[in-house]
Amino acid sequence: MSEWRCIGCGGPLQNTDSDAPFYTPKTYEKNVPIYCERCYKIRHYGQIKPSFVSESVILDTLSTVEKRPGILVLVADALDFYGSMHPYFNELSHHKRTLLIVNKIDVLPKSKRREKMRQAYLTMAQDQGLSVDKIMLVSALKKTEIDTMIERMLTLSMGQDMTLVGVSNVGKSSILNAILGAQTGQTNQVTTSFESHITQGLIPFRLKDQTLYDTPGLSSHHSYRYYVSGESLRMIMPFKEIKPIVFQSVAGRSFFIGGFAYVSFDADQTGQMVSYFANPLTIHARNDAHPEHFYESKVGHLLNPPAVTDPSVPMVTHEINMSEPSISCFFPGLGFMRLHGITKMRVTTYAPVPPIMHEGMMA
Ligand SMILES: Nc1nc2c(ncn2[C@@H]2O[C@H](COP(=O)(O)OP(=O)(O)OP(=O)(O)O)[C@@H](O)[C@H]2O)c(=O)[nH]1
Ligand SMILES: [Mg+2]
Repeated sequence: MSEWRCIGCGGPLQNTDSDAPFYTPKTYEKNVPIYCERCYKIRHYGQIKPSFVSESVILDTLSTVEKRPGILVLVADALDFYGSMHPYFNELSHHKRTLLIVNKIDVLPKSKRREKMRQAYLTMAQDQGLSVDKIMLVSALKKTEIDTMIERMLTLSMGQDMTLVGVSNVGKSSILNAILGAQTGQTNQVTTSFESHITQGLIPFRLKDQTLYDTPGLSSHHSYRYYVSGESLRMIMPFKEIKPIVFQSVAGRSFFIGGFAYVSFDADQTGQMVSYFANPLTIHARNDAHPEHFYESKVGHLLNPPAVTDPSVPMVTHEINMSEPSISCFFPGLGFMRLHGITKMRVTTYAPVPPIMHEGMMA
């Protein structure tokens, strides 16, 4: 690993070519922390330059983690749990002791019982094929459970390295910042943003006598967050506690999640639905069991934001039958709906992001 690295993103610094990646006008001095120009612009002006590192470079970086002894601290997003899953981490979790951190717990309603949620996330993780040694619910933003998380990491790692891994945007660097804050009082050293692919290389941090690494996030191709950016991404990322919306009757109605997806129910479906999405994402309800025409004519206008910028990628309708009295329908990258007393529905989503049904979450 080159010694001269950006402390914000972990990229290898250079001061010879201002058009090349990881440029800084500064010169090397031992132990002097420096940010690359890309980090500087993100941190001071909120300007995001595209990532310099490809998915294969990220996988190469992560393979160095795979080879070293140590534990995985696998980070998932509380509202986007399924969008946080990746086959590479599933596989890795079977070779390494794994602490699963469900981050951003502050965005879920406070009324929900934490122990029940912890159990629900654990079941969902196991059903996805993850091997989990311990699970914790935290908030890097609100600094909830950070000290306990540090203790758990140190206990589980038994003197070996600890590596924060996960898909992009789940809050790995924010967790490192929270740990840095708790240990040294330093705030916000590592660069973070609501946009994806901010961290570009390994960022080491000394924790007691061990090393904790932050890593670049992989892409989650089965999450809406992969297909949108800028203002649309801002609308679907929850920055505050989300307010669930209760729809007492779904009979003969359709519900549009912005312009991303819609759900429709036949007239004989008398149950109830509760939606959990970021507050700026409007749910439009209509008395219309055949919503295709309405969607076609209103997407991008009344139904905003539109699903994706590439109109050639199709929407697909899933016919779903349920046998459980209560079940959740997850829309990776967006949120979920809790359904009570409903036996049948049609869910239309952008093709690469199918809905996922699970009985866990939110009693
Ligand atoms: N509400 C809330 N937002 C959070 C929390 N932790 C992180 N975020 C936000 O999530 C976004 C992504 O955070 P990062 O720390 O940059 O995510 P990352 O996993 O390091 O992303 P990459 O570097 O791209 O892999 C930022 O907008 C953070 O402010 C949290 O506990 N609660
Ligand atoms: Mg990061």
